[in-house]
Amino acid sequence: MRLATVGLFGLAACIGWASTIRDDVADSAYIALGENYPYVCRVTGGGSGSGVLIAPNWVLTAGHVFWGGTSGSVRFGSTVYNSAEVFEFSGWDLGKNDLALVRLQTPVVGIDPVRMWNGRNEVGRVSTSVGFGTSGTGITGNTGGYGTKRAVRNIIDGYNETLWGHNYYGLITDFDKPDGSVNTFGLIGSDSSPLDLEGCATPGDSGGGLFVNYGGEEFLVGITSYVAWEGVDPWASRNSNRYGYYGDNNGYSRVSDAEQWILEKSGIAMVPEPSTMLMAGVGVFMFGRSRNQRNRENR
Ligand SMILES: [Ca+2]
Ligand SMILES: [Ca+2]
Repeated sequence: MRLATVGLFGLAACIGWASTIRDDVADSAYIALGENYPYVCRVTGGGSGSGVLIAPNWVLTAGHVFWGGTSGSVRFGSTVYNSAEVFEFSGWDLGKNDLALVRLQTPVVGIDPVRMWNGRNEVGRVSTSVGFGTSGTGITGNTGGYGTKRAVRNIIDGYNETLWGHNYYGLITDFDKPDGSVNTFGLIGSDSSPLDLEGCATPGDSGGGLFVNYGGEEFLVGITSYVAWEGVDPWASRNSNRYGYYGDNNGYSRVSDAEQWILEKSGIAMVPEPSTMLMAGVGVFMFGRSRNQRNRENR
C-alpha cells in the first residue's frame, strides 16, 4: 500500500479494505443500500479494489488499483471477467484523474451499466459512495475483510480545496460523528450533522463509484481515490494501520474532468447536464436580474 505522510497529515490510497460506518447504525442498512448499485464490481489489478461498469465491456476504476499493471480482472457476483486492455490515466495524482479504464474480453451479462454525467455542480449534493471490503466504525477504524459491497452517504463538501497547507484534490467529503462534534470540513461550509447512512471509504473502496441522483437517476460523478486525515485531530487516538475514523475524509476523482480521455479510449460519451438543471440556473439568473431591476427602480 502506498502511504504518504506529510507532517501530521496522513493520506492513503484506498487499496486493500473498504468503508467504515456510523457506530449507531446497523451494518445491514449499508449493505442493503449497496445492493442498489449492481454495476459496482470488484477489481483485481496490482491490488484489490472496486470498479464501475460504464458499458457492457468497460469498467472504470482508480489508476492506483493498477499502478503500472497492464492486466487484471473484474468480478460481478461469482462471475469473473478478464481484461483485454487496461488504460491508466497518465500522470494521475490522488484525487486528480486517478483513473484506469479496463476493456473486458467479453461483455458483462445481465447488468445494466451506469451513466456518467458531465456536469459540475456536485458540491452540496447528497452522494453515495459504493465499494467492497472491510467495514468497522468511526470509532474502531476499518477492521474486517475485503469482499462485501457497502454504500455510504455524504454531502459533497468541496472540490480541489487547499486546507491546512495541503491539497485535497477531487470531490471531497468528511465523516461526521453522530453527535455533531467532529466536522472536519466545517471551515468550507460543511454541515456537522451526519446523514442517516454517513460513512467513510477506506482502502479497498478504491476505484468504486461516487453517485449523485439527478432527476431520479443515479449518475456516476466520481471514482474513489483516497482517505486522509489531520493528525492534530484531538478525537483520533488512532491505530496508524487503520482508516475511516470519524473526522477522516475522502477524495474522489471527478469523472467529468476526464470526459475527453474516457471518450477517446472507450468511445463512451457522458450524459450532458440535464436540461432541468440548466433551467434552474436560468431561473436563479432571472430572479437575480429582476431584483437588480427593482433595486434600480427603487433608487
Ligand atoms: Ca460528511
Ligand atoms: Ca461535515
